[in-house]
Amino acid sequence: APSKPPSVGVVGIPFSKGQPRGGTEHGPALLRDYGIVERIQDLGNKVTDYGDLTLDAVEDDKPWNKVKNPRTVGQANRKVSECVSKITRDRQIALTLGGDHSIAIGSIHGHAQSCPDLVVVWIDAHADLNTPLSSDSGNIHGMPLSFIVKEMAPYTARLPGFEWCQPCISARDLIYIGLRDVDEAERAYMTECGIASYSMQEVDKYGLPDMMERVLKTVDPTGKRPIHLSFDVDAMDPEYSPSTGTPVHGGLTRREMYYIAEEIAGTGRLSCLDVVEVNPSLGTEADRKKTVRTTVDVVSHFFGKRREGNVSADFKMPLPQ
Ligand code: 4U7
Ligand code: MN
Ligand code: MN
Ligand code: MN
Repeated sequence: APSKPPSVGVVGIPFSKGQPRGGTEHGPALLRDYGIVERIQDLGNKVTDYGDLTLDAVEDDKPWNKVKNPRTVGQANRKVSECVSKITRDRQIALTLGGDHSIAIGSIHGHAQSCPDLVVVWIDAHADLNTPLSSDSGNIHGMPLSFIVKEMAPYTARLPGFEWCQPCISARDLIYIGLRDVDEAERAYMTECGIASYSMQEVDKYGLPDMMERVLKTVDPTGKRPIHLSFDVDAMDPEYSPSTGTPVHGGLTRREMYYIAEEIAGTGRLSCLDVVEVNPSLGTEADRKKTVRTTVDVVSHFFGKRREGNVSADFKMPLPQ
């Protein structure tokens, strides 16, 4: 018998304080209005929508050195962690709708509370591995992995608002896809900690089929562990997702993202998907449309849509009478 379709828990994370541009707090509404929940349901998944988290700004949230909004980002992520931990504890796949990428701190942390053996696949133009000490911009959306990766502990500093947060994954359980804008310190940390990456250079070198095989074999040679997939829409070329805060040319195409998503779905081990950095306030109406369309299409492939076609469980072939 075909295995029971997985059940999905959706939560919106209307948050933008991990970076300076307003707008990512409207990401969840844009994705919902475009029908992201129905699209996943129509594929035969049981979906529970937990609505949006209520996230408040902390008053008098003074910068810590250059780092902006530390307490606000810390407190929001504590809520994200609790929520994702509950969803994944109930054996649902968590779908978090961002929000800027700082929310991955809470999302991975919460996921790791219920699935300590998870692996992280980080799809992004950026490595998001700056520390509060190395970051030039002071934007926490460029730092989430420094809070999460155990081997980064000697290089980082404790931030106010993050007292609850402990690193929870090993460097060998993280892999990048799509990198093309990596800061010097980030590159040094990656090498030092031994974090594997498939930058756009390797995407070009190996091609996607070979690359995806290597990605999955590298983080999980026995093919058993739950996958946390953190999808920053700026991993895609700005041609497909222009409405995002830090676009970088030379990115993944829509078709390449379909392939990656179908391969991840094919493992049957997707356990949490973050969709982040959609910013409806950036670009034209056409840009916004393009961004949300591609994003929702790609997400549908993570949840079972196949380009070869799908047949639902209750499909009846029309027969001659
Ligand atoms: B995103 C940057 F300096 N590295 O730290 C930084 F280039 O979540 C960009 O991937 C961070 O969009 C981008 O500010 C964060 C910069
Ligand atoms: Mn990112
Ligand atoms: Mn990015
Ligand atoms: Mn970005």
